[in-house]
Amino acid sequence: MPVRPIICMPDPRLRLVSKPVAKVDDSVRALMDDMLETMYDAPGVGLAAIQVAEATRVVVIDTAKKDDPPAPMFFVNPEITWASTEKNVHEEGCLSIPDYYEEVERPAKVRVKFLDREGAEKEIEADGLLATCIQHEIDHLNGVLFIDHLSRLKRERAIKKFAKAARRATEDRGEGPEKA
Ligand code: GNR
Ligand code: NI
Repeated sequence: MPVRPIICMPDPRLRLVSKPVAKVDDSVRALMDDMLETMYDAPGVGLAAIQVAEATRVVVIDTAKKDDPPAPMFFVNPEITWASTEKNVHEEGCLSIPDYYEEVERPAKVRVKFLDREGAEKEIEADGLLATCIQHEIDHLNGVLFIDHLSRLKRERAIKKFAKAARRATEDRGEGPEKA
């Protein structure tokens, strides 16, 4: 089952704090492979395991440009060990918050410690889109969404928009309240 369904707002599982991976074994690698296929299919540049309803600290990212060869990256138990005081503003979107885009300010550069696909400890320094993306994905592992970084007014507008869409979907299935 390679491409898995992506869960969307207002699914409460997006607010879970994901559990650390104890050992990078074949089942973790199988999850990462499914996540990568799901991300390429969407398409997106990053995906956290909770977006496919697995509350474990696993992230896949590929920020390669369209005409360059694929460059998948795998992060298990990623942790930010340093963040620049210099900030960067980037327009963000999220596969779990469809068709909603806003500018978010985050540290421009970060260092990230993680386990790779083989379970070896690595540390990288990221800037540009990769820095933005890895911070967005680590937020997911902590139940944080990019709308949480927006002004309260913008965040509440986004939440309302998705609550309304979800209500309409249940009504369309005949599960909603009786209409007068
Ligand atoms: O595909 C994605 N694009 C993106 C653009 C700017 C900042 C972050 C991202 S991540 C997003 C995919 C996603 O929802 N990952 O969790
Ligand atoms: Ni996201």
